[in-house]
Amino acid sequence: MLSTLARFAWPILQRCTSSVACETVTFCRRPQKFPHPPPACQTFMQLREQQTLGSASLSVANQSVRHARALDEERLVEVEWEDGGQSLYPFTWLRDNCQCSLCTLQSAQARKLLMSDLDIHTGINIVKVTNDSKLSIVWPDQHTSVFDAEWLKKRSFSHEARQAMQEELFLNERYYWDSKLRIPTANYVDVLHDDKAALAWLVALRRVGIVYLKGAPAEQGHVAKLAERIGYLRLTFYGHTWQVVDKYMANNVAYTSGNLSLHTDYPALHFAPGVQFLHCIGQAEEGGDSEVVDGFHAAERLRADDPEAFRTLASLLVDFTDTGTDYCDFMLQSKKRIIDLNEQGQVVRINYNNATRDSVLDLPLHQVQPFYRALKAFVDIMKRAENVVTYKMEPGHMVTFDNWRLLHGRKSYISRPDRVRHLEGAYLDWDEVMSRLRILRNAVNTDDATS
Ligand code: OGA
Ligand code: NM2
Ligand code: ZN
Ligand code: ZN
Repeated sequence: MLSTLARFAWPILQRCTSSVACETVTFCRRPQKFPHPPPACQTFMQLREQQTLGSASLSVANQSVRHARALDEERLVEVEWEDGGQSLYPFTWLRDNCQCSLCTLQSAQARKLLMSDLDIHTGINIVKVTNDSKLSIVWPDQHTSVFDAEWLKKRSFSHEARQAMQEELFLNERYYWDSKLRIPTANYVDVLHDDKAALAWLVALRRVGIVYLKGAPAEQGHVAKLAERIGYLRLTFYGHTWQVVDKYMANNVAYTSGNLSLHTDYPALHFAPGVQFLHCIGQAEEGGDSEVVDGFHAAERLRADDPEAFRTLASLLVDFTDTGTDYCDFMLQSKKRIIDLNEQGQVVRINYNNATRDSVLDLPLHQVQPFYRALKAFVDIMKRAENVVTYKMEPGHMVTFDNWRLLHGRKSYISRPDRVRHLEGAYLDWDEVMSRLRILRNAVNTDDATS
């Protein structure tokens, strides 16, 4: 399965991206333990040696069980694999995950077994390996479970196996970049019609955080069409899709011809949209250039250069607000950390739009100036020429990016009646995008295996 992906993912991505600059895209392997800086980043080229784009290195194909026994003291089943390795499975977990039709609704691949019917102190009567190399268990009440070897191996509890499984499921390894990034680029029509192109697009969107699409018609409706390729788009108060044009009595600074400083969209929502599409329908002759920054990379720079500022932005809750009328009337308030960390201290989300940062600042007096100092330090880093990638969208171009990670901005512009600047935008969420990525990966792998 993985070698299949390795064969196609690179050529595809390289073909449609005119290659991502190798010397500038670095790759950070999890876990990064807080508060230490991230481990030495690897280059894209080094990565290529060891890892495919769409998946992790969990090699479970053609696994079979050589031997199995119950360790009654520890309440673990020990499985010995044909390749010599061993895995341990808790009795309770095995009973909980019996795949028989009484315990599992097979049409939904969902658990039917209730917690109230699960004996978390169960023993085991018989463990054996079947002729077709499955693990068979007879429980004290004579209920029998049969586990497929490949299924079991993927669910191994060793640290390495769990890490590989999590990487396969979530693709959390990211390539960090700076101004030298050449934005991965694909063809819009290919992405709509070809599964391999769509998969390469989504994998790059996940790993790099931005993919440029060319070849869309310069008319409204195509961000919605692209969202349909994935599932559905995310409705917000600005509508299903929204038109970025210079509007009279604009309800958002984005709907003026002014400069937009680097921001993530919609921090005024506690659950900000994960993914953003922007499609250029008309471009100004003068101005309107775009800029993007890898917020994760910028945050790591801040952590290294100014740990105090990093800690401040990763801990203080900042108020955001957005009031107006669009899809309907709205009066939003949210509280967000500008740098969001996960339990391991890794940067997982950036929340920052200076336009919607509230004048209500819920901090004690003594934290106000330190907050401004920290924010200024972060903005100074993101604005550095070495971190910013700039481009100017042309009609028919579309940019798709990770709105939890990238900061984006645009230069002010002058619209003329005969040359109106017009972008159409839409939001999606990462759950739906990752869902499509996994489906495409399965489809492409199955196709490859049968051809
Ligand atoms: C926005 C935005 C970018 C642009 O509408 O939030 O960032 O180029 N627009 O107009
Ligand atoms: N628009 C482009 O945070 C924001 O207000 C971003 C959202 C108006 C939908 C702009
Ligand atoms: Zn069962
Ligand atoms: Zn924006």
